[in-house]
Amino acid sequence: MTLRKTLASAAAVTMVVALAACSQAHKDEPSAPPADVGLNLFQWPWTAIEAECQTIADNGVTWIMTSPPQEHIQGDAWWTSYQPVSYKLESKLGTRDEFGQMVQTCGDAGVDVVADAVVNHMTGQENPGTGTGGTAYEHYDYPGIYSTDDFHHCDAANGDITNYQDRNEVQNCELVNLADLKTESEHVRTTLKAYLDDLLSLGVAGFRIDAAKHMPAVDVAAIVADLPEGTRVIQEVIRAAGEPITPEEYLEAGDVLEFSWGKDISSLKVGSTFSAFFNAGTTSAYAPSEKSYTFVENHDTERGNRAITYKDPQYEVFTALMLASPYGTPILYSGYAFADRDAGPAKNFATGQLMEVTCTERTGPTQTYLDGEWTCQQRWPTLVNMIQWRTDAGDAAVTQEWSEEDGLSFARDGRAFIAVNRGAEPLTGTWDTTLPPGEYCDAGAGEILTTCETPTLTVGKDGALTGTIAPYSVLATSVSFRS
Ligand code: AAO
Repeated sequence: MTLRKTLASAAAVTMVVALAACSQAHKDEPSAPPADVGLNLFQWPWTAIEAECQTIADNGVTWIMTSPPQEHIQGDAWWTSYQPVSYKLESKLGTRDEFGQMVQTCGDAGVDVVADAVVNHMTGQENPGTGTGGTAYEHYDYPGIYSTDDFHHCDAANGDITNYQDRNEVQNCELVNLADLKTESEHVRTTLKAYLDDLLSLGVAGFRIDAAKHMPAVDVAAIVADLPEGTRVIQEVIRAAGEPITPEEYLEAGDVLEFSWGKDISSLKVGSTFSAFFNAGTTSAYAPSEKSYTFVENHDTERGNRAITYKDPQYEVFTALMLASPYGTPILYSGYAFADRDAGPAKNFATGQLMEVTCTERTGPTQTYLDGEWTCQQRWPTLVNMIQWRTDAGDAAVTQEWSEEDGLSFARDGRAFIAVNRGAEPLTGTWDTTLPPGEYCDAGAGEILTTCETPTLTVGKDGALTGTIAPYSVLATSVSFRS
């Protein structure tokens, strides 16, 4: 196959793909198993998740990940959720009953619930306080659960981790002053297992293991050892070049959040070639695909200065590419707009309660969200359609890889095709889709597709498709979107 490029105008790039051979025609196959796609509902209250679960199911998401459900310190910042006071399920996000009801309703709709389990530490408060469930606590004293001997007290300055090159410090000192549990102790392990068991008894199907890097892998393995087979264990071990602790150490205990993916993709926002996308998953900086979860942003990285986030016009393009990539299990992210890193979800200051969650009609990163507005990615039409695209693609091989300037395209052989434009100018091209000839709808056209009634794309007998992609947009189609 040869590829010739002509610059049609400063504003449009035209590619002509000379098709050396006709694509093989592939028949639509009977319904494939749904793609495994997660959705991180950051700081969504339980009642709001429950109300959204049918929509989430209808839109093809198979499981959601909640913020931590245990009792935590009081305060307005989102990160109060990450300072446990007890394992009572009484948090700012809702009560135990609300949590259990949500898990049941979501389960009935076909959506599994994964809970964020904060098991490395307790609070980081120097002064005594009372948690969201009414429990009194001190920094190293949690009546009825833990006392000072259940925590590491390390020699480093302030007892805090300062040197990530030092394994001992990372695992035995405090992460930002958070009282660091002795996860090697039987008492601590038993207490944590009881917490996970309690969540399982409510129907939870898995756990994100927060700050797993800060616990030896054998400790995490011991804590999750008795979970029923098939329970998702998704460990947060941030991969960092040169650090002695690696995600690979944790693969015995479960799966990992693969930070390399979002990090490498972030360098593609503008400028650089797309090779990092095509190479993702193939280097030693990636855990094996079947053990890895991918994400464009998470609640920490969207507050950093590197990740591609809902604030970037290229965000939908890269999220669609995540859904199109065969590497890893993708997790969509859905939170709220913020200017202040610490800002929690909007509160009614008269009642002290969180405001109701509403998804605006606005969708997509090129729209400006107001501070506190929920971004509701699970409703963005392109992303919803791309979940179906992923199901259609199944295990079909990646083929016809092409990229140039702001354009990138590839096919999943005979099943699905995607081309994206990360730039500010429209992009016109002709591509070999490998799809059966026919009329198709465009997954990137801004409507959630259930059937294809008004096709806008024509795939020729040779599999070729000519189209124009708007700035920061996706042109994608697959066998389900054939008219
Ligand atoms: C809050 C206040 C603190 C206060 C504390 C106690 O902000 O000032 O001392 O309360 O009162 C969240 C918030 C924290 C908050 C905490 C407790 O983010 O601000 O502290 O709740 O309320 C490390 C850990 C990782 C952790 C991450 C934040 O390894 O596990 O720090 N993430 C999880 C949660 C997170 C949560 C906690 C853990 C605690 O997702 O939301 O904190 O439960 C390098 C290392 C990483 C390290 C980062 C940040 O990463 O490799 O291991 O993560 O630095 O220190 C590039 C580099 C990579 C680098 C990365 C980020 O990618 O390649 O090496 O950038 O800089």
